[in-house]
Amino acid sequence: MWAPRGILMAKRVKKSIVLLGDGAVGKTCLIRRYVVDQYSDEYIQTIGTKVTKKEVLLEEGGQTTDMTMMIWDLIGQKGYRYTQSLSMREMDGALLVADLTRPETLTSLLSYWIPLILRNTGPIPMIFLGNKNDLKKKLKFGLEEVQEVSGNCEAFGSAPQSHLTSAKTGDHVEETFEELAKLVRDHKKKTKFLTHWMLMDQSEIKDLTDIVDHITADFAEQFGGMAHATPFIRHQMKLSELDFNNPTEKTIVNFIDRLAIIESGYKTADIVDENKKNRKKLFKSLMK
Ligand code: G3D
Ligand code: MG
Repeated sequence: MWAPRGILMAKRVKKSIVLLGDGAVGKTCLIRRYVVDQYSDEYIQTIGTKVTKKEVLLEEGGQTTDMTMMIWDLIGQKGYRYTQSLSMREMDGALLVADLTRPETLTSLLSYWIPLILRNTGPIPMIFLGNKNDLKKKLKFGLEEVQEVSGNCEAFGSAPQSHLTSAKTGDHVEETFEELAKLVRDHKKKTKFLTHWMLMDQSEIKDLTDIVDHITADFAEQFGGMAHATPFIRHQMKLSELDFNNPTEKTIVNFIDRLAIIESGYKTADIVDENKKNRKKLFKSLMK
């Protein structure tokens, strides 16, 4: 059967990217605009994240790379920041999105989103976007301001690009994702992580949602990361009747016990007990 030579020789890689930015800046719309319907059937939904898959063919200098791009959308459930930051460790690249009609969304890239990603992944390829560029009459800032913010990241070893996009018209959307795909393809990731319990500040536990967040992140970390752990977590939550928007003490205890059963399949009994004890101890932080 005939096939173009480039495709036969293609190098296959799988990479993950994430869209970060305040609520309603257009992250979900940008993903929908880029990922045409035929690809959007496959996704994983879990606490705070939704993952969409897209096949990208990159050609350069006679070399073809066939990239499976996993696009992570943080769907912004409040109170799941450890789980989100654990997901973030697996990212190979990020789009940092601000809304051109709301200057505070640009500021919070600097104050919140950039520190979050740098803390979890170290420097990775990033592209900065000022989105909603179609709303000409409402624009409050432009490319220059976005570049000023992205310029702050050069200190971390990357020199991020900035673009003005519109998820509504499609302006610069495809180009941006493909540019990030190329940066990610060429980037060599070097990271060392702190372990999860070291990162966690248990004084931050304010409600039952925070407890689920910590347990989930802890389990996922020991399971090899959020991407691998997600289907298992989701299944066990269902069996425990745990609703992650509205957890109760009883369903959390069920969940802890069920995770221990899973862990007993691949961990020694003392580690399983230790994990279970640590997770149940989280309720005590709440009572203080
Ligand atoms: P988020 O995922 O970052 O939270 P969404 O943001 O993608 O859900 O978008 C939030 C709102 O902004 C949506 O409006 C969406 O239609 C709108 N929006 C997103 N991108 C653009 C854009 O480029 N141009 C314009 N004009 N609007 C955009 P609603 O009203 O549906 O909540
Ligand atoms: Mg969204």
